[in-house]
Parts: sequence; C-alpha cells; structure tokens
Amino acid sequence: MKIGIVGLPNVGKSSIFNLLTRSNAQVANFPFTTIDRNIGMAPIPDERLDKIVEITKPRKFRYAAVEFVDIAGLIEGAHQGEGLGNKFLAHIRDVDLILHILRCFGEPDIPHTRSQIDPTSDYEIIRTELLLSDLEITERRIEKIYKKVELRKELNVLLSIKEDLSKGKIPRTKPNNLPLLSTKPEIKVLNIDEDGKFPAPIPGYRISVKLEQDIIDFPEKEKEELRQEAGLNPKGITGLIQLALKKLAIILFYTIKGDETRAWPIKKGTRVFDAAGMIHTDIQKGFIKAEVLNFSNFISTPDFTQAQQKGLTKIEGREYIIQDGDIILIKFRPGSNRRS
Ligand SMILES: Nc1nc2c(ncn2[C@@H]2O[C@H](COP(=O)(O)OP(=O)(O)OP(=O)(O)O)[C@@H](O)[C@H]2O)c(=O)[nH]1
Ligand SMILES: [Mg+2]
Repeated sequence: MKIGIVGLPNVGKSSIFNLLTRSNAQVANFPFTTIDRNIGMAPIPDERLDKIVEITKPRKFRYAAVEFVDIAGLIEGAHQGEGLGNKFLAHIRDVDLILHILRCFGEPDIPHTRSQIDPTSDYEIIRTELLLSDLEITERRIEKIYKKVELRKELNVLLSIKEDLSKGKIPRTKPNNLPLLSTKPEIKVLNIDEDGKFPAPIPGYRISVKLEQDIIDFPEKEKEELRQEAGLNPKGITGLIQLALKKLAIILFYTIKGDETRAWPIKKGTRVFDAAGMIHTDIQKGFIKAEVLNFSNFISTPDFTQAQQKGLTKIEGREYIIQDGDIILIKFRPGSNRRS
C-alpha cells in the first residue's frame, strides 16, 4: 500500500512528508524543489501497541508502517508534459491513495505558481490535470483496439469512460487494465497558516505544517490544545495517518510471541492464513491453527494462558478473517528446511 503526496509546487508536500516519515527530504522556498520522488515509511502511531508493550515489556517492539511517496509538484498542462508533468503523473499512477495538499498560507517569500492562493481553484487545477491525463490514455487505448472485434466489450467500457472524462466527470466504471488517476481515493489536506487565519473555504483535513514543526517536542495534550485553538484537526499528523488508513481499509493486528512484539497492517477482510505468510513463509507453510485474543479481552486478562482458561481466546482455522485489534498466536509445524 502506497500513499502519494500530491499538489501544486511549494505547497508544503515535502514538509508534510518529513513530518510523516521523520525524514529529511529537501524543503525550500522555490518551486520544483522535489524532482525525483521521495519515498519513506511512516510508523503508524498506535496506542494499543503502546499498551501491549507497557504490559508485556518485550525485549523489542515495532510499530506497523505505511509507505508515503512525496511527488514533485504538478502544474497546469502537466498532462502535456509541462514541468516534467508526464513523469510526475506516472508516479501518481503507482499509489493507492492520494493526499492532495492545498496551500492555505500566505508568506510572500514563498512564491505560488498561480497569481493568487485560492485552495478551491488550486484543487481544480490538479483535478483537471488528472482527468485530462486519464482522457489521453483512454483515447490512446481506444485508438489501439478500435478495429479489434474480439475487444468490443473493452471498447464499450472505454467509450463510456471517455464520455464521462470529456465532461470533466470521474468515470463511473473502472477499466480492468488501465490505471486511472481520477478514480483513486483521495484526502484533501489543507496546509493552513499556524494561527488558522487564512481562508480555507473547502472541506478537508486541517493541519498546519508550520505549527507542527514549531511544537514537535511539546507534550501531546498541549499540542492538541494549540491545534484546536487554531481551528485545526486536534490530532495533527497522527490523525492524518489514521484517516489515510481508514480510507485504505487497513486494520492492525498484533503478534506478541517471539523476539519482537509487533503491530501489522493488513487490508480488512484478510484471512489469517494470508497474514501468516506476511509474518514468515515458514509460518504459512506449516500453518496448523491460530489462537486469537482481541485487544479488549487482552486488557482485562493480559496473559494468554489465563485468557485461554477463561475462554477468552478463540481457536481459528486458516479461513478466519482477521479483525482490527486481534492479538494472534499462530501454531505451525516448522518446515524441514528449518534448523532448530
Ligand atoms: N509559512 C508556512 N510555510 C510553509 C508551510 N509549509 C511549508 N512551508 C514552506 O513552504 C516552502 C515549500 O515547502 P516544501 O515542503 O518544499 O513544498 P513542496 O510542496 O514539497 O514544494 P515542491 O517540491 O517545490 O513542489 C518551504 O519554504 C517551507 O518551509 C506552512 O504551513 N506555513
Ligand atoms: Mg517538495
């Protein structure tokens, strides 16, 4: 799962990327600072894992993580190659969710690529580029298969998509083999000045990169108060990550056995057998059963054996669908190629 950070130049994309992934991508007050995309993993803040660690005191622990891609700024005409547009659009094709960053701060020293800072029309500029790029690749595909009788079905789908795109609408049908940009799920992120004064007449996740940078070392409670005072989302970067996970239907499960207590991100609806493969191929190959304890039961009885005795754990087979907050202990037959 990849989350792409998208927007006009100089709107704070790399600054948000750095806050999310705790990295050091180049940030500067000129447009197109980012040319090659920056890729990084963001640890998923997780109060449940904090609690599990506090109780079980493991030697090591690890948060689940999600990948973010900081993509170069797009400008009007990107679909025709303006500002290296085609390359940047290809980077967007790769992601599962778009964070569309909209500038809602003044700062005359930081040039804006348009004459005015207007989040509503800035939003439309980027959306239009995505639609036009989709229109172009749809038309190209249509041209290619137009005469092929055996592909009539695909052609009909593409023609209806083209009709929607030509009207500036997000296509109602998704083609199987054509990765469109306009149909990707997105979150509008308003990067607001730190006192929340700049007008942001568009709904979205309200955050201030500047404020986040200034208060990075403050206690969480104080941070929340300051954000609230400025009319921002009280949860800041953490809330943004959580919203992104929700959009992507990602849930977390936990393993507490072995060297390391870990949180794992997984798509809602995943079988425990597939999750086992994510942990280790040997665990999947030798899968026997899973013992599952939900987080709330773990809090009341934070000991697997005791929880078993109380009947709080469930024994599940490979088809079990993992639920958010499950703590999972997988019993497996060690493989023959495994040294003991
Ligand atoms: N005042 C203010 N400045 C900000 C804020 N967010 C980012 N900046 C500044 O805006 C400038 C551009 O920030 P970047 O993070 O490089 O923006 P970008 O969108 O990655 O820019 P490109 O890579 O050039 O497309 C830098 O000087 C940042 O310090 C903010 O919330 N308030
Ligand atoms: Mg940048």
